[in-house]
Amino acid sequence: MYTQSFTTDTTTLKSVERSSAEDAAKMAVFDTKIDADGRIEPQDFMPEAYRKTLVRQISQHAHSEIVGMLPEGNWILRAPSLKRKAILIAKVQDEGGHGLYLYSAAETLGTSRDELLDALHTGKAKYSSIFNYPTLTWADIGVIGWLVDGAAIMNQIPLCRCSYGPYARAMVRICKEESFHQRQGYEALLTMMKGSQAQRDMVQDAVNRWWWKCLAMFGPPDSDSPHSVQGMRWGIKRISNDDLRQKFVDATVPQAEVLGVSLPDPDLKWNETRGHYDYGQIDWDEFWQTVNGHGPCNRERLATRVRAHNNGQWVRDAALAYAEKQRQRAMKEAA
Ligand code: FAQ
Repeated sequence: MYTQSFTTDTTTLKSVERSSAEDAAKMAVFDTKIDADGRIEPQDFMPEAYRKTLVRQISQHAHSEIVGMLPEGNWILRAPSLKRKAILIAKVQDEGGHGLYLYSAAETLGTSRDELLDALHTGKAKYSSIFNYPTLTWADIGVIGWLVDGAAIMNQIPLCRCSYGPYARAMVRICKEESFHQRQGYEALLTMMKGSQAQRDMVQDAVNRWWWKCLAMFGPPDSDSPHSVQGMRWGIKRISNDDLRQKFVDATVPQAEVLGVSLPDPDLKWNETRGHYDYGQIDWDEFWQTVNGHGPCNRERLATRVRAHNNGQWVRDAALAYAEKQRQRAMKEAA
């Protein structure tokens, strides 16, 4: 009995050794590809932690696009002209499309759409903090285009070079569309700034309410960002949260000057030595409150999303019933 047991142990030991040698070889191929700035594709070996990080980031990104339809969707029926309504409908539809490409990219990593949506609907998954604030006036819609889409593009352009192929490719198209979103917002605000004093005040009020929330959108400071170092090592993130935030501030200040609005930060000033704008303190407590479900609109956003999903159940049932009918028909014809 002891001998048998001994024999089995040796076999197990050998197979463990073989499989760990195989794993090390696969890992070396993965590392070499990452170091050479190559792309990892769905069928390639990848360490589990890399897969998990991507599912987390891509699904959070997809959820943000889908929940991000809600604050602007509220204004489709109240757009001030046919032209603005057509633009806004197109933009909101684009965001829905972005969510769908991103869910598909996440599915290539082996997580089903149902699992992803369930995590959103049960409050387990995160989505961007920025979509938990209310859109109080029409100027908010312009400011979302200018600043929220502007911040999103700043963060997303580097993702076109992400090491995971399907995510990087989805981002190319998304960035093209986001760029139109940013410009339409800025153009709507330019029009309002050429209007009445009441319109100019409305724009300034919206800028005051959204500015700090947009700076927080880039995520916690690098020193408090648990995922940054590994994300950058793997080529998922290319530029850090703080560096992207700085790029956004530097790009946005001149745009605000052209628009004729002030940015609500007394500490905002050009720093000749750094070659960048200095800016004030972001309220990180407020950010984490919002991320953790206690922002002004978290409950409402999630409830609206769950209701929309439940209302769409009959469409999913009908599509499945139709597919089943087609399958039965094909089988009958083949028989
Ligand atoms: N909100 O260690 P890090 C858009 C979380 S799309 C909520 O720095 P990471 C288009 C983070 O998930 C906007 N949570 O994490 C549009 C993590 O939590 P976890 C969305 C946030 O992943 C426009 C924890 O904090 N864009 O706007 C936020 O390395 C207009 C620690 O943070 C993307 O998702 C936040 N703002 O960096 C649609 C882009 N920031 O998972 C409609 C892709 C951080 O440990 C209308 N994502 N957290 O529980 C990324 O680039 C990254 O995931 C970051 C965070 C930069 C968001």
